[in-house]
Parts: sequence; structure tokens; C-alpha cells
Amino acid sequence: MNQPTAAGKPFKRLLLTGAAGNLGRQLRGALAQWADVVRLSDIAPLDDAASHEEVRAVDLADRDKVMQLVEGVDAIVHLGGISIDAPFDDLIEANIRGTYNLYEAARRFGVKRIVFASSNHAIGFHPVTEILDADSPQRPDSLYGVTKCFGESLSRYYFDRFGIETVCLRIGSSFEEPKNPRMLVTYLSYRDFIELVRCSLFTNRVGHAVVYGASDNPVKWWDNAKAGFLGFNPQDSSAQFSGLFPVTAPTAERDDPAQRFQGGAFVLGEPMERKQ
Ligand code: NAI
Ligand code: 15L
Repeated sequence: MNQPTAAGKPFKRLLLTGAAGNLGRQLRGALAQWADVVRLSDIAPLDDAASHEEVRAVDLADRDKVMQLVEGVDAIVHLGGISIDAPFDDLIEANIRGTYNLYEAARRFGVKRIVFASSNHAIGFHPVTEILDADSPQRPDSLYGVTKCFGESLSRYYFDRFGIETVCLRIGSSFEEPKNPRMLVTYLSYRDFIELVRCSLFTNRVGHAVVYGASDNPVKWWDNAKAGFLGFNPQDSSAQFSGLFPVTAPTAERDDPAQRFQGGAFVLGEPMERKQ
């Protein structure tokens, strides 16, 4: 795939799921530079579409609607779904059934590449003293993390069986600024997030790849050397926010599991029942 040139944009039509969310809103501007038409989808309202954007209100759990949603797109950035721990039945619909529906639609309509928003919670039960890379085993810290492991495995299968390429982004904490000391390690600036998506869409022959989404923070838990072919070089750092929190070195001996493990407080969650 090529970078945008004066001759035209590389994609005719890109699909963004989760477009109404925190990261979806950040990405919309960039996608406009990469595709003639950006198809935005969410279950939450999206009512401020620009002329190059087409809005589809779709629940990812609705297979027929997802089929219609995916028809005619060249590539997908899949951010949609539940983004925190939640009752199992809700996670099943949005993150398990929803991601399956999306990949199955991609297979049916010949979509060649998907950028999948996985999460650091797919590996959150590794201790903070370990440095992980793309081959480190999944150790989900929550049922939410389990659904991200499912997405990583599903996308692996759809690549091995059908050749659909995926870059799984194990995103750290992508917000305006870190909200707690842990996020000084896991922080991914919005600018670096957008660059990571750009690299994931435009690098040739990614196959099935796993990459960690963190800025160039002073303390690192994740080594992206094995995803070096993506050319992702974060420009930002949480160092600018270091004054927000007291500095404490990571240690495996801490009593508090929320400090011992990379997933932070997620490791303390309990399976939840859906409130009727
Ligand atoms: P968000 O919660 O702000 O956005 C997710 C969007 O998905 C929401 O707009 C929501 O309405 C939509 N959605 C939920 N269920 C849906 C369904 N059944 N059908 C269609 N749409 C549905 O989350 P955010 O921060 O924008 O994250 C985007 C993605 O990145 C999520 O998949 C999240 O798990 C992942 N991620 C984000 C991180 C972060 O720090 N922001 C860290 C790690 C992963
Ligand atoms: C995630 O996966 C969540 O989507 C986000 O809301 C944060 O909790 C983030 O991980 C994090 O670990 O900080």
C-alpha cells in the first residue's frame, strides 16, 4: 500500500468502527487524508459527519447489519466494542460476536487489511518487572482482556486461513494525559496513536502482527523490536507529565496486585453479572 500522493488518496473507502469513542474521534481527521470516503460506524450517535464521511449506526453484534457495513470498503480500523471490563454477556455481544461478525464480513467482501484495537489487558497479568515483546504469551487480566485475546487469535486464524492481514495494537493508555502513575508507563499520546494506525495501514505485507501502543516513555514494559518493520517511532513521552505523580520504581514484591502487574487495577476485577 502506498502513502498519500498528489495523484490521489490510497484508499477509496475506509471503515472506522467505534468512531464515536475517545480514539475514534481522534482518528477521524487523519483518515480524511488517507481515504476518499470514510465510513464511520458506532452504536452511539454520530451526527456531525463531514462531506467525505458516511455514517452507519450499527451494533457490531448484528451480523446482517455488519455485512452491509463492510461491503465496499478497502480496509478497516476496528476500534468498536466495550473498552473496559464489563459483564460477560455484554462482552460476548460487542467484543466476541462483534469482532467475529466483522472478520466474517471482511472475508466475504474481500477486505485485505484490518487494524484491530487490542489492549495491554491481553497481557496484563505479566508482572511489571518483565519486558514483553510480540511473542510474549497472552496473560489476560480480566474478561475484557480475554476478549482482546480472542480478537488476536481470531485475526491470526483469518490471516492463516484466508490471508486477511491484521495489525493487533496492544494499546497502553491513550488519553489526553496519564490519569495515574501506572499510565506514565503505558501512556500513548493521541499523536502517536494516529501514527501507529498510519504505519499499520500503509506498511506493505504486515501479515499478522502484534505491536504495543506506547509513547517513548521513560519507563518501558514493552519492546517493539519484532514489529520494527512497521516503522513506528513514537514522538511523544509521558516525561512531560511526570510532575503529576510521585515517582516510584516498579517492583515485583509490592503487596498490592494492582501495582505488581502490568494491567494495574484490572487484575483485581471480579466477573460481573449484567444488571437487568
Ligand atoms: P471508547 O469506549 O471511547 O470507544 C469505543 C466505542 O465503541 C464507543 O463509541 C462505543 O459506543 C462503541 N461500541 C461499543 N459497543 C458497540 C457495539 N456493540 N457496536 C458498535 N459499537 C460499539 O474506547 P476508546 O478509548 O476509543 O478505545 C477504542 C478501542 O481501543 C477499544 O476497542 C478499546 O478496547 C481499545 N483500547 C483503548 C485504549 C485506550 O487507552 N483508549 C487502551 C487499550 C485498548
Ligand atoms: C484499556 O484497554 C481501556 O480501553 C482503557 O480505557 C484504559 O483502561 C487502558 O486500557 C489502560 O490500561 O489504561
